[in-house]
Amino acid sequence: MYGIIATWRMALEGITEAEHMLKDGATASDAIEMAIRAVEDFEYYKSVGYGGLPNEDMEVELDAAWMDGDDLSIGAVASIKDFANPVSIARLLSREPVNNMLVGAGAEKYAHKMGFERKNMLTERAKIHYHNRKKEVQELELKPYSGHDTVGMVDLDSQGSMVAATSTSGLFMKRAGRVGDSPISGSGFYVDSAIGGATATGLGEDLMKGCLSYEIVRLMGEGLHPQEACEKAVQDFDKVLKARRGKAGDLSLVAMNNKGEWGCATNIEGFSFAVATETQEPTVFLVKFDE
Ligand code: SD4
Repeated sequence: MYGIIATWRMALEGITEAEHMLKDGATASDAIEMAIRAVEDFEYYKSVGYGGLPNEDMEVELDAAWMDGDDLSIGAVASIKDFANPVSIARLLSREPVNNMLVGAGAEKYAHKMGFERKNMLTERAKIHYHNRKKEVQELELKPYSGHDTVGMVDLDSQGSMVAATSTSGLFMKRAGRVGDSPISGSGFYVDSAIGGATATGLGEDLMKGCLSYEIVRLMGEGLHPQEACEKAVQDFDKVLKARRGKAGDLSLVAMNNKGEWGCATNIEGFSFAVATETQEPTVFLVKFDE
């Protein structure tokens, strides 16, 4: 069995191509890296890679992560500027014996040394969004950072290896240096080839409080189907946040186990995800929130 699952509709083209690669015997690593890079490189996806929305200083700061479910190695970059494919930097960092998570200037220095492509990631289109949002925030009293779409993926190859990876520009109008859940193991992603993997999108500050990706993998390890594990983790934690803090931020997660079974859960309206497996042609699903 092989398969790949990803947050949001924007991942469809990438996972379609990844499914072909997996069918032809590619590794989970090569397929997922290609699929995430496809999202990073596409200028019109506003929350990932090139064209990603800037922080409050109008700078595009990117977070990305990589986890290998076989040896549990992790690599991550946070608040990195001016590099085209943060996911590939995270992949390489996962192969280092130590220093696996680098932030800001240190991450940029490493990427430069290792020969990664430098690129100005701020597009004219993103600048227009920034100015429009600033106006909207003032006129409509919106939260500056409502609206965000991190790409997170989990895949399984025909050898039984699994990988999880994420990439994001984080919350629109975030404070400079702010890091969300996406590069944080257990929160934005987690995978163990002996069980399965999960990845998250939503309000990083709240996703981190529940370590929800790890929680879903833990529940799958206890025998829950990915769908049950996602629903239990998201619904239970949504209730905890509402009970303790009066409200819960956006929490949306997808998961796949090492048999290629998959699931998802959300506490928002309009979450979409894309999945392709040996038995499921590449499809986008729109998920409703059942309270
Ligand atoms: C973050 N979780 O930086 C990310 C944002 C996100 O869909 O998922 N957007 O908090």
